[in-house]
Amino acid sequence: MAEMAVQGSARDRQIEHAPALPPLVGDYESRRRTFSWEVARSWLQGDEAGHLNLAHEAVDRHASGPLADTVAIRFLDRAAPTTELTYRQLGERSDVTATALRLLGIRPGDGVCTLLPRSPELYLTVLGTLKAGAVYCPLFPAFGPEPVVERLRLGHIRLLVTDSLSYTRKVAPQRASLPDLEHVLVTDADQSGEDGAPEGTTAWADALGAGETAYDPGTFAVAPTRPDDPALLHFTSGTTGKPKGAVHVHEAILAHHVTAEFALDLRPGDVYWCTADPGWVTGTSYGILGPLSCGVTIVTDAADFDARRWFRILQDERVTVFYTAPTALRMLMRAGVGLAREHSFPQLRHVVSVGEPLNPEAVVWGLEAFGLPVHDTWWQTETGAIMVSNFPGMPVRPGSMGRPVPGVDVAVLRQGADGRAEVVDGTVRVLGPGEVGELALRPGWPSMFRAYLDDPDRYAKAFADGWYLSGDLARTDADGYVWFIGRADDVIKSAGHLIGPFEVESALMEHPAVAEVGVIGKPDPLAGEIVKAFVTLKVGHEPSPALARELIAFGRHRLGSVAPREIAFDQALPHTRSGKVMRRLLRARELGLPEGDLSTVETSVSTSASTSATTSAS
Ligand code: 6R9
Repeated sequence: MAEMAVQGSARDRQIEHAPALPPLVGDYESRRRTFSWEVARSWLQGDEAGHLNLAHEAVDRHASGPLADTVAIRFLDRAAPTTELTYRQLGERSDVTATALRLLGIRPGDGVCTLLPRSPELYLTVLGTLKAGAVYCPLFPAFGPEPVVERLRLGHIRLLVTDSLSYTRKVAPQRASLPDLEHVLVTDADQSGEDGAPEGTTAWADALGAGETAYDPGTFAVAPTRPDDPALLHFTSGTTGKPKGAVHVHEAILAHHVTAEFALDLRPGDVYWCTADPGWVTGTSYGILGPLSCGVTIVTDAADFDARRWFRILQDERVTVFYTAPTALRMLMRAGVGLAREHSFPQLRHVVSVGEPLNPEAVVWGLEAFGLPVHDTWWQTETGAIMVSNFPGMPVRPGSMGRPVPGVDVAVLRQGADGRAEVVDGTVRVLGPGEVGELALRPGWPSMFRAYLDDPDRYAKAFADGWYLSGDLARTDADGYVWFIGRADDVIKSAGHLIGPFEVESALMEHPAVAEVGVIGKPDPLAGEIVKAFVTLKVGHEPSPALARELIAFGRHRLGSVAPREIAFDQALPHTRSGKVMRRLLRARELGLPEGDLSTVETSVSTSASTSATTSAS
């Protein structure tokens, strides 16, 4: 725990230097007093029989009526002209997509994945899948073949929408190991069959064409889903074992909507840009569902990060609310405040951050670059929606994540020896202001995850004494602001993306020279953390910069963007007595921190014998 304590006090020091910032607009206190989820439910439309469909709630309410001809999504793409869909068009096109999926045999409860860049096909698949009553599961397009195939398999996915290249490179070689995967639609072929879609796939255009022919707006019906039926499956990473499939239900839309309104201040007339990829939870909850439910115009860009392009989008699209991540803000900062000042953003009301610790410098930089303080939000894949936020309407405390969302109870629980909340006779201890412990939430909001797919034990372990345990360490202050300290486990956050060390270690273990691997997050000024792997070689293999480079390439080929960026050879990795590599100790050594309690280290290997052959990817 020593490393966490040191990180925490480093943050505190920064915070003392940060100036006070002016309040935003609104009234948190009265919202918190008057809000209840029961009352908020009146926003939901549903039907008399109690059915509720997430996509219907998000889109169809605006597809007729005053916002019907408002642009719902504008698709920017460096390589193609901008296209857009109004709410009316989005409502109808997602009906057609649902019809196409039904024609292919997709039934309520079936899993549907996308492996796509930010394109109209992605957004239509999300909404069409939900309207068909099937379960939507996003895949991050920068994943390599292993994470893709693993998630398709674990999710029992029946239909995948992707492009020919991703299919041929990442899925086709292992298609035989995916018996549930019946259909693959490819978006870049205009016809199936010869010279069209790759073998084993169908052209999206053909499937949608069939949907179009069969679609009758007079008789089309959205699937009669129940509020508690599964709607979304989001894979997230834990410290051990396989990725965890967090299951969210249709009524989650109520939390997406309420938090998009409270924390992001979204309303009709807003032009909103969320830079998170829909492959991650932020990109669906707040890149698609929450904002659509608020009737805003979403701007989405298929291109990768480019500071000048981003400032230009903020300016030219007249973005009013910008939701992004600290890594992106640091990359904008690096381009210099001068570049920001070449542009003007008179429409911009809020710059909001999520996913990793927001350094007070970035908050202050926001003031210089945008004339606005960046305000932070905290939540997780499991919570489905923002849980803690610096709300418009209360003073931003730079360095703090803010205060609980109305309707959400937050507590800090006393830690045990393993850093997680201590449970004694089934009870936990709630700590007072200033004390560091595990951040916990009292379940009861609609976007709470309802299961880890096929893993009830892991789900049960996420709760104690009626609290959901977040795995994060935090403290509160006397006014109830929540301050992030660090993670209580070994999960890595790189550029805002959660990476499970076990998944990375398992992939590297497949290299013939590798005997054992321990993977940690190494602090990085831009990405927050990068993945660093400590590798023990098999007899007959010698550490060398060439082998390190080979391992980095090997990792990247299999894992894609979650691969290690740095390799160090270590013939004596520290182990617990039960034989697990002690990542915490590797990390403490890497950071030059006290090694803490070594009582569980296996004595024969407790002294480091790391060779200095560290190689970084460029
Ligand atoms: C939405 C999302 C969740 C983990 C979370 C924490 C970290 C998120 C943060 C933050 C510091 C913030 N995290 N927001 N850390 N300050 N404002 O990111 O979901 O990918 O599941 O990650 O991200 O460690 O536990 P997910």
